[in-house]
Parts: sequence; C-alpha cells; structure tokens
Amino acid sequence: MAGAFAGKRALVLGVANRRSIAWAIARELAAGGARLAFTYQGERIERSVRELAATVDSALVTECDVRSDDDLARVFAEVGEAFDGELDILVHSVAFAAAEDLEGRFTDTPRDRFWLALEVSAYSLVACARAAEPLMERAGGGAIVTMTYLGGERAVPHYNVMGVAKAALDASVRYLAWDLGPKNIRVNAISAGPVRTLAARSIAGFPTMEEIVEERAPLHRHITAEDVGAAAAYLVSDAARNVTATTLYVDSGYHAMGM
Ligand code: NAD
Ligand code: 0WE
Repeated sequence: MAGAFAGKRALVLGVANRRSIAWAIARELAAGGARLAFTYQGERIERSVRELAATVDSALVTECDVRSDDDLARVFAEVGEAFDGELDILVHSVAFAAAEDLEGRFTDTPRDRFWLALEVSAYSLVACARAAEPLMERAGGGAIVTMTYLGGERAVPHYNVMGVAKAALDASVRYLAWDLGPKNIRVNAISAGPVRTLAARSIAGFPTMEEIVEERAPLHRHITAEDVGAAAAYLVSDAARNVTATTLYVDSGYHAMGM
C-alpha cells in the first residue's frame, strides 16, 4: 500500500515502546506516506516514544493523560497547529485497569477502580472523537480506529473489569459512528488476539492463552502487532470508505469457535 496515505495526517495515542500495537500501526501509516503526531503518557516513556517518532515523519510528540480534559484540549490544539487545522486519521490504542483487577474475581472490583478502567479504556475514545471532529470535518472527513478484545463480548477469565470497559468501548464505536457518519468520519475497532506487548507481558497466564489459541484457532497460530498494523491501515484507508461501526477480528479466527 505504498503511497496510500500520502498527504494524510494521523494522530496516534498509545505508543509506549517498540512492541506497542500503536507503534505497529504508526509504522504502517508512515510507510504509506502519512505525517504523524504522537502522544505519550508520562515522563517514564517520553524518551522511548520520542526515539521511535524520530524514525518516521512526525510533526508532533506531546504528553497526554487521557483522564485529563486539559491535556486533551491542549493536545488537539497542538495537533491543529501542526496539521493546519486538519486531521485525517486518529488511532486510539489506550487501555488501563489496575493490575490487581486483572487477577482474582471480577465480583471484587471496587467502585473507584471500575471507573478508572472505564475512564481510561472507553470514555477516552469518546473524548478524543469529540475533539477530533472539527479537525476531521475541515479535512472533509476522517477515520478513527480503536483496539478492542474478545473479552468485551465473552467472559475471558481474569480479563474482568477490562472486559466491561471493552464492552463500553465497542458500543461507543457504534454510537460515535452514527453521530459522525454525516460528517464522513468513520469509526471502527480491531479485535486483536493476544499479542506480547508491555500491557500483556505482565499478565500471569499469558503463555497459557497463547497455547489455547494455537490449539483452537482455525489458523493455529498467534498474531503479531504487525498483523494489527496492516488491518488498521486498511480500516483507515480509502479502501474502507464505506466501512464504519464495525469490528475487524485479527485473531486467527479464534472468535468464531465454540470449543
Ligand atoms: P501497550 O502497553 O503498548 O499500550 C497501552 C497504552 O495505553 C500505553 O501506551 C499506555 O501509555 C497507554 N495508556 C494507559 N493509560 C493511559 C492514560 N491514562 N492516558 C494515556 N495513555 C494511557 O499495550 P498494547 O497491547 O499495545 O495495548 C494497546 C491497545 O490494544 C489496548 O487498548 C489494549 O486493550 C488493546 N489490545 C491488546 C491486546 C494484546 O494482547 N496486547 C489484544 C487486544 C487488544
Ligand atoms: O487489553 C489487554 C490488556 C490491557 C491492560 C493490561 C494491563 C497490564 C498492566 C490493561 N491494564 C493493565 N494494567 C496493568 O497494570 N489485552 C487484551 C491483553 C490481555 O490482558 C489480559 C488478557 C489479555 C488477552 C488479562 C487477563 C486475561 C487475558
């Protein structure tokens, strides 16, 4: 798809390191000629994101905690300045739940950490879509893609409150698609199978999950962040011009199985 994104401007949220799904998506967009803007959360990962951004055509690297309305307002103002008031593509690849809530019983999730997971992992898409809307409208339309997981539709042991957050995210995709469709802004999700990223590596039982995928998925193999990058590139490209409000599974077919 060389040149598929020539002249396109994309904002990417959720790069933490070179293993991040967001980085695989960014590389794919950059390979197609897109100009990129990146946000990172917190000083701990600033250097790693700046180093990665320097290897592609990046117009902006700026801090953003998606829980902060002030951060979001500043970031989208900076994006407007960097891209002449226009934006074509938004990549949302952000999720967080307290580590203790990704083990043990969902039943025990306390109120504050339930809302934390929902705020970071689901509401942030709504806030970003609203902030992106005027910039995409000026560009004549746009495409938003977010990252989800089967645990939002089925009970995956230990995914717990993240599953509830993904269910809210999935529904948000559909309602945003309805609102923004008249402005030629498309909103889609990719449901990825387990990928060994920073967020995934710390999870106990990840190797077991990989074994289950190898045994039961139609393709009997794992997926990579690059597979997700290619799927995201399709969804935000003109080839998907009439695709919105949907979920594209990049999971070796695992979601289709009943056993
Ligand atoms: P990752 O750790 O590389 O990315 C998660 C990102 O979320 C990080 O960049 C982190 O800084 C960011 N983040 C967390 N809290 C934030 C906040 N308050 N403000 C701003 N940013 C914040 O891991 P990843 O696996 O690439 O995750 C990206 C997305 O993919 C997530 O939505 C995740 O749920 C989804 N996903 C991952 C897998 C998998 O197996 N790795 C599978 C399906 C879906
Ligand atoms: O969405 C995810 C993981 C997102 C995530 C990961 C962490 C680890 C570190 C959110 N918050 C945190 N908080 C931390 O402190 N995935 C789809 C990967 C994943 O996570 C699981 C899975 C799968 C798959 C957790 C339990 C069971 C399966």
